[in-house]
Amino acid sequence: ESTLKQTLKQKIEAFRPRTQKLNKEFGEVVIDKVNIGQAIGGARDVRCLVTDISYLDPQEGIRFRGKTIPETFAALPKVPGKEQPFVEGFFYFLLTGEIPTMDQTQEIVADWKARSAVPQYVFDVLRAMPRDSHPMTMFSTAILAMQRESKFAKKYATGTMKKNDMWEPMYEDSMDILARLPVIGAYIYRMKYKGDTIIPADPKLDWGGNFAHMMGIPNPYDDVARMYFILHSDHESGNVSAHTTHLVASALSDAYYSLSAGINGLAGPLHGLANQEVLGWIKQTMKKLNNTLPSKEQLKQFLWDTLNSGQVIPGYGHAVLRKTDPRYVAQNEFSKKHLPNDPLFQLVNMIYEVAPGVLTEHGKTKNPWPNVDAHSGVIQVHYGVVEEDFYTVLFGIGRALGVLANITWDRGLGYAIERPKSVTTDMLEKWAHEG
Ligand code: AMX
Repeated sequence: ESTLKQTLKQKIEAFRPRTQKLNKEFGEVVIDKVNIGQAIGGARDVRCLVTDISYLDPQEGIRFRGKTIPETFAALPKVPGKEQPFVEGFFYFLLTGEIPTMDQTQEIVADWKARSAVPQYVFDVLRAMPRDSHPMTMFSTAILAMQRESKFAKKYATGTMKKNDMWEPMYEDSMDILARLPVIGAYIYRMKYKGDTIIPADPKLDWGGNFAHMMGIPNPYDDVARMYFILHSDHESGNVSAHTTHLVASALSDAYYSLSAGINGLAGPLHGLANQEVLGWIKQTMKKLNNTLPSKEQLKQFLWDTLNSGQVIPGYGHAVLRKTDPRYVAQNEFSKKHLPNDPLFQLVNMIYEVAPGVLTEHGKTKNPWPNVDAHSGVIQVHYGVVEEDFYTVLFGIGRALGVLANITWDRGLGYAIERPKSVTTDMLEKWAHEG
């Protein structure tokens, strides 16, 4: 058994009594109240989910296992000769809370390679779809089609799986899926956009490096891929993709069913699709000006035009965050170093100077600052991934790391099937009158 699996087993067993004690002895302790606004308004801020993998502070942004983004990147073993860490080591960290050694990281590199063969029928399913299907539809379909491989579902069907053992096949399925996602993503990309010229994996490369290779994009796109997947991995558990994956898994649906569902949520324009929309908006703006950079005044006008036509400014605002997203900052720092003269990058910086003021004046959003999506597309364009429909697939490959770590722990700690209670509008009106 791998060091990762052994460590995870120890961690889960050591953790389980904490959850059980809280549930049995302190189950009645109140941690939040719910008001009518929250019941109608998407359960915003209601504290009713538990995860130890990441925590989102409204001011500071995300911490993975207690570490900020810069701390995380600094602590993890780096790919030799590269700026960015191994995504494999990052997954070890997400699952266990421990920074792996280089040897422990290399074990996962080898493990994912050994699991990376995608069954031919998955490619056949993708090939049977119309070529102009959205890449997110293809991505989600491929994951769902692969459900036939689920070790969890097979074990469950034997009728012998104990609740405390369920994390193990969930972990195995998660590892199998993660090993294959870059292959599936790159296949969709090359099939759809590059004349169906598929590039096979290079057994010498790590997970992120191999993705760049199979995409057919030269380095340093490998480091872009590693950074991108880590930045998009996890954002605690209330966002649509994480929550959906967790919800579906709570019915003891396996990791394939659960992740496919979460990916469908990520495909929404208010969630992951925003990064595609940001680029569309930027390109539209540049086009109106015959591909020259706008003045600040012009940019202000474009932002107001967007708002006045009833649209949101994509890439700005957040349900929880109230400051500039550190995932935006990380990408901005990378860009300052690697693509300082890129005109789209310069435009992104100009938007950052103007949009918060416009959004504040507009007065609706609780957060006028940029989120992760305001930046990611521009880096992709710089390295030649100009097909913006594809961007949410990149997000999805990264997001899989977080949500699969979460559902493995869900089974380890025996979390219950999710079932919040509904009320009717009549009831709300009655309570509203009663005050
Ligand atoms: N542009 C214009 N209006 C905005 C806005 C923006 N960027 N962000 C929020 N608002 C509006 C909302 O639409 C809402 O208006 P309404 O009262 O007429 O419905 C009002 O401001 C209050 O919203 P909020 O409480 O600040 O945000 P929220 O929690 O309801 O929604 C989010 C959060 C992200 C959906 C929203 O900010 C948004 O639509 N942003 C643009 C899309 C985007 O960037 N999504 C990506 C988020 C990160 C991710 O998941 N990848």
